[in-house]
Amino acid sequence: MTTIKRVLVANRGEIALRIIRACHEEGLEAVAVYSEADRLSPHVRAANLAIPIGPAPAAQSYLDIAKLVDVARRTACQAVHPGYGFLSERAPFAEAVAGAGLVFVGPPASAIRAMGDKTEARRRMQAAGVPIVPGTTRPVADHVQARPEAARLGYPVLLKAVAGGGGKGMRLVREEAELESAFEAAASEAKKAFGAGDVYLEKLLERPRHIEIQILADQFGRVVGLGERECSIQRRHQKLIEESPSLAVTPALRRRMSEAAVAAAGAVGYLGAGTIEFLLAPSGEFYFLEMNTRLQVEHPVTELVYGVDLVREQLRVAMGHPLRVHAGTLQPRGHAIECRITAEDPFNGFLPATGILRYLRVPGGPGVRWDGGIEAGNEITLYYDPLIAKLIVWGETRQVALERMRRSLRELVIVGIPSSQAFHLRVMDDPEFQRGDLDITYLERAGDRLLADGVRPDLIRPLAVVAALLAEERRATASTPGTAAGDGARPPTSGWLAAARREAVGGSP
Ligand code: MV4
Repeated sequence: MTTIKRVLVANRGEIALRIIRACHEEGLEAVAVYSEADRLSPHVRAANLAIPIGPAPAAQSYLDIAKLVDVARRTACQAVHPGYGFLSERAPFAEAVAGAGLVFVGPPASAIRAMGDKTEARRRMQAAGVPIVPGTTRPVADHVQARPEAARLGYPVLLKAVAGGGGKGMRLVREEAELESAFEAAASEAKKAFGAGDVYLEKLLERPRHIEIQILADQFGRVVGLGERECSIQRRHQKLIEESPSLAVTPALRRRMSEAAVAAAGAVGYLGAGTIEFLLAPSGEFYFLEMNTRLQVEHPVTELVYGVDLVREQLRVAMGHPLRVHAGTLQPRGHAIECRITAEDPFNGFLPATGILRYLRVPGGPGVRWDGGIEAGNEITLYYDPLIAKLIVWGETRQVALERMRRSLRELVIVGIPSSQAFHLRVMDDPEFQRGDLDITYLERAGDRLLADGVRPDLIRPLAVVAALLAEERRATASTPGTAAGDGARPPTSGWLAAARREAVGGSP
């Protein structure tokens, strides 16, 4: 058993705050780090101690391995939690942390490496009996070598980067004539993005769902599955909405996918929280896609449905405790949905937005969880990803969860920065989403319908507030003694006020 009293949180924003909260509930102290851009961030104040680590660009702060390990040592931490993104899936970081005699709250570097090499991962999965998408399990050297392999698989095929993930270095090849140029494009993009140009082949699966299984593993060789998350609602490989459970997953399918995920984790000697991504074909067949060897952004939907604090379990298994959850007793309860509220303007091509968050009203009430990391006064810059917060709701049924999400999105007020809020409301109102008729092409197909003109629901309330203030000022001025009376009692007649009132008293929800 490793005695841990203090944890370095090597991250920022909402996930840093999430980890600090878990540390405190577990009776541990948390040390935050922050760049010059994050001096005023809530995670800095929430921690027991906060250490500046350099300029805003991540390469000079949150990605500086030597600096972070040094801070952990100097502040007498015994463990380092990497969060997600940044250094969370860098084997050299896990090694540097372990090399300094500290506990890395995550899997061994060897597991990160095995899953980071997509062809090695495919070979390991195959050996462990986990179904993989038909394709090669070694890199293909050039388009000449790729030709017979692609013919064997049957077009269309995908060229994928061996060092890839997240869609970079991926090319669709519809027919043999496209193979050569697609190979060159994939290899050069992979080389640029990952410093390694190796690519391999997979048969293209058409209109699959993206379903992932959450697992937890302890140091006693126990691995448990905590059900699935439906993550098909993505745009350019960025997830926007996730839910658990998936309408496409029956208890029998959940059992089979969990068994495969547990075998996958076992095959690389996994420890802690991890996620196995699968593609679920319309035929009902599922295939291993990749493993994320970290805590994921969307972990809260699993927490709400399974009643487990995944971050506390991560900390506990890192300290050498056995898992407190048991496969036999884990049952999904109800339904959870997460919306990623980002500083992007959906009505302008999801253009990343910057500026100062002037005002924030966070939704609350039954079944509502707000995992945020910024507050009014904070500035959103282009240095980091555009996530403002995650709004997660739970309900007894999907319908109840959906109603809660709509209600919460309406309570939410964000002033100062464009956000994805209104877009999420439109998805909640979309009949196809409501039917759960999802696959990875959903957003592409629904795009125009979701972005169509109409009153932007996120603007009704803020504009109504402005209208009310102006009307109030006019009234106050008019009724001040000594000024000309007359129209002081005139009711406000703003169209925005009327819209807000219509909304408040019912009408169209
Ligand atoms: C695929 C696929 C279809 N067939 N592989 C995209 C990112 C990377 N993680 C793998 N990706 C895909 N691999 C085969 N053989 C479709 C995708 C894909 C995708 C996967 C999950 C969620 C959203 C996606 C959007 C476009 C393509």
